[in-house]
Amino acid sequence: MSRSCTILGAPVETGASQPGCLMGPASLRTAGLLPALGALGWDLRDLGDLSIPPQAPRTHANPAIHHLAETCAWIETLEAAAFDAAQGCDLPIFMGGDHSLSAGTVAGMARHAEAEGRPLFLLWLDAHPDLHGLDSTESGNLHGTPVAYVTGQPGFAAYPPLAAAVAPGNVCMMGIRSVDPAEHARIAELGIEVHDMRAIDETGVLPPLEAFLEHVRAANGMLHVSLDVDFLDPGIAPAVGTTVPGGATFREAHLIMEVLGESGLVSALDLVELNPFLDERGRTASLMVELAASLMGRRVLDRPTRSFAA
Ligand code: 5AB
Ligand code: MN
Ligand code: MN
Ligand code: MN
Repeated sequence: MSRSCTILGAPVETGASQPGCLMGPASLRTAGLLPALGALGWDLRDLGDLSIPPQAPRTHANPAIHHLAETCAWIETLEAAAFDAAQGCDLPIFMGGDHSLSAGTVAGMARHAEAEGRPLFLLWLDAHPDLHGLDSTESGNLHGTPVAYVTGQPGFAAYPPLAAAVAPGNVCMMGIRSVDPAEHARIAELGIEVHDMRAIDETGVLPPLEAFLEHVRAANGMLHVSLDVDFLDPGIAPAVGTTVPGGATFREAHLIMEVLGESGLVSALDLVELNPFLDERGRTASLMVELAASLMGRRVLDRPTRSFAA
């Protein structure tokens, strides 16, 4: 029986500093996300793109914050949509849109996992830890806040109440190479597992990834994977507003996706931060589609399923 996948577009761009992520879902569609996954035998259901109604402006004590009302409306809409999608399929894919959308999708998946009596784990593939609270963000760009929100950190009274949080010990970050001081303090305080690019240079991606997947498997957990375009090196993925040099290579990224797919543990995927206005002849959109296909089962050759230590 084929596994089912629901595709949802979230054209959110108000969490970023510059416009363009609004076009992300259209660009991923144009790059062939649906036919690529259909060819892999997935039973696909495309729910189209979500939207929010126009919002009256809301201010915050932190004057840097912008588009608070829009962000909250998206979080509410996406939390409900993710919860529903997870009930109705094996693996929903959320096409962004900037990373503020993950505050909603991860929160909805956490509520779903809790209803199933299973813990939710979160693999955050990003140059940034996105651990700001509303008080600590200096840019006011709310795509820098989702991990703090979904792990239930204080200071989010202005966001929708969180139904279920992700335990900080269930979060694993890879690719990190740009951390603000307040985020650094929070990583230390929460003990979040962070594999920065220095660590990846030293060990490669496989040992930390396999150790994390073992942890998920042992806990009978569900796994939400959130892939920010800026996880990738800007040389191969230029279509992002927040480029940081020294990102993951083409092969590192594909290896991660292939091993995630083989693990059978992935319960949701965010493809976020694609800004098609900054792309070069669609190459970043195409790469994101190829990476999704690697996670969803595309292989060059058949090979034995990876065995995981008991
Ligand atoms: B992204 C920065 N920490 O808060 C901030 O792209 C960058 O979703 C946030 O990872 C980047 O503005 C958010 C400097
Ligand atoms: Mn991010
Ligand atoms: Mn980022
Ligand atoms: Mn970004």
